[in-house]
Amino acid sequence: MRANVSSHDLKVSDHKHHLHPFTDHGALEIDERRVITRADGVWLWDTDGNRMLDGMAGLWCVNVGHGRQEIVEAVRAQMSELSYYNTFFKTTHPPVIELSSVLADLAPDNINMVMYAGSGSEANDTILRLVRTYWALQGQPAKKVVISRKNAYHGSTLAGASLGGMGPMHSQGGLPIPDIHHIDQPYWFGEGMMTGMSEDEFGLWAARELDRAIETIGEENVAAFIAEPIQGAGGVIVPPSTYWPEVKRILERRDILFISDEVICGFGRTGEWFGSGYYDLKPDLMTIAKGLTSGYLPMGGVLVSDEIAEVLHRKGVEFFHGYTYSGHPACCAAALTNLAIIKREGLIARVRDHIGPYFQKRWKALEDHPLVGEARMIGLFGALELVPDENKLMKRFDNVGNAGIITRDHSLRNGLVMRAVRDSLIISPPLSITEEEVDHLVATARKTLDDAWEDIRRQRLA
Ligand code: PXG
Repeated sequence: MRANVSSHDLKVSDHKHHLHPFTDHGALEIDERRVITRADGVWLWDTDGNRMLDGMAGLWCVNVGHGRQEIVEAVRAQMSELSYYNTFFKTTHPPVIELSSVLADLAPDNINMVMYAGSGSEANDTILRLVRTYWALQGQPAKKVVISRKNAYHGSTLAGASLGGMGPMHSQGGLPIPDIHHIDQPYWFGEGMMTGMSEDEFGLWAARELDRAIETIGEENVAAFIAEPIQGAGGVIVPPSTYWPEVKRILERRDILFISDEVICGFGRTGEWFGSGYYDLKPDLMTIAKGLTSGYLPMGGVLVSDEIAEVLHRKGVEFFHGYTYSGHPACCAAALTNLAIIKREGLIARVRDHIGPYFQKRWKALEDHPLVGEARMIGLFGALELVPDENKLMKRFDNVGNAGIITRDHSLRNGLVMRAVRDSLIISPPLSITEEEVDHLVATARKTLDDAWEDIRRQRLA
């Protein structure tokens, strides 16, 4: 790394040569970017001398917190022993063997196999090909359609973005690819409240959209339903309590596969190992990434049910699929150590029984702020829905997204990283966050809401 380069010069160089993901470069001022140099626990430092609380655990991934030297050491040791070898052509290696067995233990009873990828997007690409291949091998090649939901996020590759239900992503690059069908999402605050249905009725209605879609498309043409147990990037959308039980009933009756995308919900975020465990769902396939390595190295994967694995294990069957870095030894070492930390420190039970409820109570209290229409949190991820009028719960801001960005920017100025989704603010901190850090986070969020509320009224947005 270059030493003695000023913060401004770093930003100029970044501006000249670095195309950022999901960024309006025309609107990104040179000095507006933050150059992060160091992180420890829940804290980040930048080149301008600011210390910030990482309320997003990086990008929903640093579950064990930053700066764990134990993971660094495990990766270093693995890299000096065997820094790379592939898992193609009848070869394997100890870290991938060990990790697969650890993941099989963590997964539900009917899931005992893992196929690796480099990211959540790649894992969902794998899944799309896998489910269609599975049905073709079962003599039902017409079963190709995957049902997903609007405002779902399943990645950025062709299959990932197509499975996802983000309109702006579909508008670029000719997406979605064929045979992906999106049904409505169970978003009570954003869409349900206005229908006249009660929350429970809306949950049932949204669940039955799945049944209606299967009916319209024809069960003989449907391969699978893919869903995040709680939509993350869509805005931490916690479905009404009637939703998942009804979806479960529908899936039991229908001969289609269920894919639980656990990229955000997995590895403790909900206070269970997996979001599907939180809702007692029975997936056939699970997408994993992010919290698998806590982001220390990139890794994704697909957890595969025995039923699907058996079909793939038949003699004469080859799934023509895999990546150079599938099961990379250094990433396996990072994952193994990360999972060992989660177990040793009891982070899952900590989220479920202690720090989760502690945070949820304080987060919920933010609902008394005039800018907040709803404060929700499950496990350790939550959202604040911003509204322009404290007396009219169904009123929304005219220019969707403005209030969210204004508030997010105040949050950054106050030293707290939150993420804006439309006019909501998202929080998803490391699972290792302490009580004092939660108190600091909530106090900073409250100050941020005060600052933003003043700003929003000054700009006459409310
Ligand atoms: N599935 C889910 C549920 C995700 O949240 C992916 C798949 C894709 O994973 P990769 O590793 O390919 O990024 C994700 C990723 C955001 C944001 O701004 C969210 C994600 C990625 C980048 C940004 O909220 N989620």
